[in-house]
Amino acid sequence: MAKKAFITGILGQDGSYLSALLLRRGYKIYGSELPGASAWRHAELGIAGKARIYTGLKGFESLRELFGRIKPDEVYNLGSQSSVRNSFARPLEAVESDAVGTARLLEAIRRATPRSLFFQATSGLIFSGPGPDGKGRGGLMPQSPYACAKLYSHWLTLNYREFYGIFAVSGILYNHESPLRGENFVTRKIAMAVAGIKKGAKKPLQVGNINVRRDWGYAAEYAEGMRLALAANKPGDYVFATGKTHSVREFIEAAFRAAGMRVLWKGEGLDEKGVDAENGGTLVEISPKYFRPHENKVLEGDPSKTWKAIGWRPKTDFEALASMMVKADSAVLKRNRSAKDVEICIRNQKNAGFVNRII
Ligand code: G4F
Repeated sequence: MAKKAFITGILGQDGSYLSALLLRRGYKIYGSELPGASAWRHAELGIAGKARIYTGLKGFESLRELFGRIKPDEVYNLGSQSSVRNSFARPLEAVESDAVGTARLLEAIRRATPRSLFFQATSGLIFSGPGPDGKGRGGLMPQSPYACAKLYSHWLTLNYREFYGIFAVSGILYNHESPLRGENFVTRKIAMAVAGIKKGAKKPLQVGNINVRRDWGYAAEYAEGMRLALAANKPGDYVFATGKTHSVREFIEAAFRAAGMRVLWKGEGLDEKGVDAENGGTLVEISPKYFRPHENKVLEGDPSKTWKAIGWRPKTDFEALASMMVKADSAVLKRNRSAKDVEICIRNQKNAGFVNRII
């Protein structure tokens, strides 16, 4: 009998990679999404129409009824209001999606299918960042509505494991990127802009704080980590990260390098600019619009225990990741003839992804 997996946020970056790899392993895939979500990522991965997707699942009862009916072997909670910036603007949405949503899922499992294995996508943002000595991940100290909600879900997952005996795993995921990343995250925003500029777009890339450091890995490998976590003999908590940090500034430099260009930095603070080393044209501007009310300046995970426990470690390095993303966005642009308005080109391309089976 084929194993069955239920994935929340199935059309997102992680949900798409996970669906693809579980389908390759013969799983039947079910999932949930927000009404109207585009299936472009499934189309990119060649799996459009292969998962049964439910939209508008309202409340605990419909979830319990659904789990009772399909009896998933594995449940992956990847659906989330995943933008930290949006969580500052809409904190209640973060609570509903990233905290209450997890409670609903765990309770539906407990009542309907207590033998289902559960994976919770937690975030490295539940930690404060390095201690005063500049090392380590610091204590638990969420610093955004998003991170507060994720910390609740992390603890609830541990509680269901310890007190109800559910096979529940909390995967503490640091930043993981790919050509399927949403456009509002900084790496994808940079990759798209660089691809556009290389093709002739004149509008400079506008970003916020470029000195923050993040631990960036390749998302497809993190999806494999989720699978391995549920394939282990016993449940646990695992950090998924590379153990190395780079600044947003370094990502910008790497992305332009991948396009055969070199950035020079001039000026300071909001007046700082990235200019083309060859012709002095402005490539990057700093805009206060993209600064946040609060910022974790450095986020670095330590995946060494995860390697020992479940045999997972990342393979793709920082330079390769930036290069892969720029190349993918350049390829999207190549498929379009006009370089006139590259951002619209990219968007149209994605929206062309046809709608999956929605019931
Ligand atoms: O790409 P980001 O928006 O990701 P962020 O906030 O680190 O969160 C991501 O990683 C977390 C795990 O560590 C996840 F839990 C979360 O769901 C998400 O996947 O921003 C990265 C950094 C930030 O410090 C931000 O302030 O880049 C900085 N930044 C600078 N300019 C920008 C921009 N971020 C965005 N999105 N857009 C900018 O223009």
